[in-house]
Amino acid sequence: MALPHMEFRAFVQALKDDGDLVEINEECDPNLEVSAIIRKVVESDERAPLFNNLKGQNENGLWRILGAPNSLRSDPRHRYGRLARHLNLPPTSSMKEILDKMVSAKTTPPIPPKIVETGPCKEFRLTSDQFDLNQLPSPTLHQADGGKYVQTYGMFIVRSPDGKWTNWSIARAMVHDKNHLVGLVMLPQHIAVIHRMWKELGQDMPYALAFGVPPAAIMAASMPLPDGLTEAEYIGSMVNSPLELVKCETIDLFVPSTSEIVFEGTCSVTETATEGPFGEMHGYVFKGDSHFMPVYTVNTITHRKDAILPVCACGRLTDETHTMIGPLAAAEIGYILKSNGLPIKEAFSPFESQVTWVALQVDTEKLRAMKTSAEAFCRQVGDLIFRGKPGATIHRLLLVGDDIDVYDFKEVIWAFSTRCRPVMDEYSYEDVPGFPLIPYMSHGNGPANKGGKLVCDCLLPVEYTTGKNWEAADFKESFPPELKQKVLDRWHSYGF
Ligand SMILES: Cc1cc2nc3c(=O)[nH]c(=O)nc-3n(C[C@H](O)[C@H](O)[C@H](O)COP(=O)(O)O)c2cc1C
Ligand SMILES: [Mn+2]
Repeated sequence: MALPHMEFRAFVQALKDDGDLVEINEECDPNLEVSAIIRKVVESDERAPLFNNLKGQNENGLWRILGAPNSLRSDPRHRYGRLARHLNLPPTSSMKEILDKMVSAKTTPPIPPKIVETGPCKEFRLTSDQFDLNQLPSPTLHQADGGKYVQTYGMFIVRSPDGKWTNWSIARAMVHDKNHLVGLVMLPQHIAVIHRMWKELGQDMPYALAFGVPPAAIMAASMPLPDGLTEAEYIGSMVNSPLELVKCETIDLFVPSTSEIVFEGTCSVTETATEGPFGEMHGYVFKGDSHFMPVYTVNTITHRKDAILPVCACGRLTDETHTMIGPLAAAEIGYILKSNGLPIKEAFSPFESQVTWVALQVDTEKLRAMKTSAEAFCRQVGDLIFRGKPGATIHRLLLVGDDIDVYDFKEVIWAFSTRCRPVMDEYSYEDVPGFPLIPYMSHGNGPANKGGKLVCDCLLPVEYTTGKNWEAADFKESFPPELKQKVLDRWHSYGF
């Protein structure tokens, strides 16, 4: 078997070997019961549940479910262990090490995938008269959802009509009827950009939806990489070996050969149906909140024996929509700022902000060398990020000094609360695209799609001119080193 980051089945085995899996062999109902269990798991950072026995499973084991595939672990030393296992990193890796790995392929040549004749995903094949998406264990994830969200952690594969760009991404989809899905196709996402190209041609868009893909692939499919970039080549470069792909049965697209399940067909450029409501990443489901979205025809399903469908039961902290969407956007944002010559050291999206903020650690020595003003610097950052796709989901950018660890929310919120004067140190953007999924956007006082964004300057004015002129009133900064060492050495003997 391949390494865990290159094959989903090996990843599940790795979780088992790590003691990070609970196999549930009792029959569970995909109608809410599975999701209730996953919700409890992600709200308490429990081990990932593998549901081996689902109501509606067919004779070839189609399908089992893995919940919480990329959520957090409760052991602080292995907090990001599941993310690390997606990338062949040690389970003790820090978030910084994980995000550094994700951007590592920015500076190495792309490695195109390798086409193979067949693979495990071709073990079974069902034509459209042989399956019913309503009979299979398609899960209902929240009681107010408008449908069975079978697609929350699979990867859509679509290609531009000129054949030059093949995009891999996660976008949710629910069951419409026995062989149709309806899913979110929303700009500026690349699936919507490519869908628009097909619409202009007047042709339906061929798609493949692969579930249980190589974990490294699903990470890159969740990152806002540049327009026109073919994720498969980026991933090859990131893992330093070509991905193995096989051709679909009915369309001219290629899927990872070890995929657990593959749906293939076309996405209509004319037919729409209601999609939603859905319990979303910000932790809400608004009753009746549905919209018209494109309909996908599922022509064929191919799958492995006892296939495993990965499921993100998203909502309140902490699930894949937080561990992946925010941090991966932050990694891209940090990269863009650095490559534009700005003195940014680290970027992270605090989970506590429901991944609507990105904190940016500024190299203040370099900042001082720029001889810039607060306003000019903040506008430079805001213009680069809020006017581009990688900043689409982020509504607040916080600039913090070198003394603040952006991966630690306690530090970020301290800087924000004490160094950023409300109003005066905040630079607003009302003319940029907004993220309609946030409740204060689509259910708030302003337009759902526009504005509502801020750059918050959590640097004190001296950090732009002469440098930090304070010491933190804490153990770390307010005592001489010898005294601190003495206290540490005697800590137990004092009785603590
Ligand atoms: C679990 C999960 C679910 C997601 N669901 C959606 C979704 O329903 N719609 C969407 O536009 N993006 C969704 N995303 C975010 C996109 O995958 C992400 O923005 C990615 O950059 C999109 O790919 P693209 O940059 O090639 O367009 C989801 C991400 C994750 C991790
Ligand atoms: Mn893309």
